[in-house]
Amino acid sequence: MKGEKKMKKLMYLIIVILVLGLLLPAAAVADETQSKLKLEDKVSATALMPLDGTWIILDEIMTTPALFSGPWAWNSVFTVKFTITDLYVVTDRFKVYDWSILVIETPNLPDWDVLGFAGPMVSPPWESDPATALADGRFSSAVICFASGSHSIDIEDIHIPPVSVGGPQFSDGTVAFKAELYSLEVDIDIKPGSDPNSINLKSKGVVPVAFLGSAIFDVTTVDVNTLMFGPGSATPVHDLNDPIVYADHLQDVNVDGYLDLVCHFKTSEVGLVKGDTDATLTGETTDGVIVYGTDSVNIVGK
Ligand SMILES: [Ca+2]
Ligand SMILES: [Ca+2]
Ligand SMILES: [Ca+2]
Repeated sequence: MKGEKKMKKLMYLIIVILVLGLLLPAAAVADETQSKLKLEDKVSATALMPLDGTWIILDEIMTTPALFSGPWAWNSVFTVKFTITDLYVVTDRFKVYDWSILVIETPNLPDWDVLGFAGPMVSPPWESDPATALADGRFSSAVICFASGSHSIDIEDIHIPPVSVGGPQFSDGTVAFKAELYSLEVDIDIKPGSDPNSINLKSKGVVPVAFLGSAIFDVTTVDVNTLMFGPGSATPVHDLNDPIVYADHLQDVNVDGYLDLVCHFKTSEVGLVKGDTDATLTGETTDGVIVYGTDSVNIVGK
C-alpha cells in the first residue's frame, strides 16, 4: 500500500512537471508577440473615438448651457492630446468634462457683433475648416493632454453668440475637436560616431542606435520594453531591464552634456532592404508619450 501511494505521488509530480513544461514556453511566446505589436495595434483595439487626429465637427440646435450629444470615450496606453475649437460663427465657448469632472474651460473671446461684422452667417469670421479656425485666434479654443487610461469626454456649450447686437441667442452650438496620440519627435543617431551609417544586410552583427537626450527629452524616461527599430520592429538584443546592462547603455555619445540611450539591434531583424535610405527608432516613455526619431542609412554589400 505504501509503495502504491508513493507511486501515485510520483505520477502527480510528473504530470505537474509536464503541464508546467508545456505552459511556460507558451507564455514566453505570448509575451514576445505582445512586445512586437505595432503602436497602432495597441490603440485601435480599444479606441472608441478616433485617436488619429481626425476632426469631429458638430453643429447642433441648442441653447446654453447644453451638452453636445456625446460622450466620446477612449482607452489608450498613451498620452492623448485633445484639441477643441469653436467653428463657423464666433464665438461659442466650451467646458470640457472627463468622467463628469471639469477639466478645462475655453477662453472668453468677443462675440461677432462686438468685432463689428455685419452678420454671423454672411461675413467673416465664418469658417468651416477647424484648422483655420484654430489658427485664426478669434475662435475660442484649447488644447488638453490626457494621461494614459480610460477617458469619457462631455462637451458643454457655455456661450452661444446672439443673432444681433444685444439680440437673442443664435440657438446653434458649433464645435470641432480631435484627439491624437501625443508624440515627440527626437534626434537619434544610427551607428554613433559613424557617418554615413553603412549597414551590411548580410552582417550577422548588430546595429547600434542611440536616442539622443536633450533639454526636453530625458532618455531615462523611456520604457526599454517598448524600443523598436526599423521596418522589422526589431527589439534590443541586450536585456536593458537589468540595471547593470542598462547603465552600460546610458552614454553621452555626442558629448553635448545630455545622456543618450544606446541600444543594439540584430541587423537580420531590422527589416531594412536594399535601397532603403532611413530607419526609425520608436519607444514610449513611462507616462505614455510616444518618442521617435529617424536617421539616414546607407545599405551596402551584395
Ligand atoms: Ca460657433
Ligand atoms: Ca551615425
Ligand atoms: Ca548626448
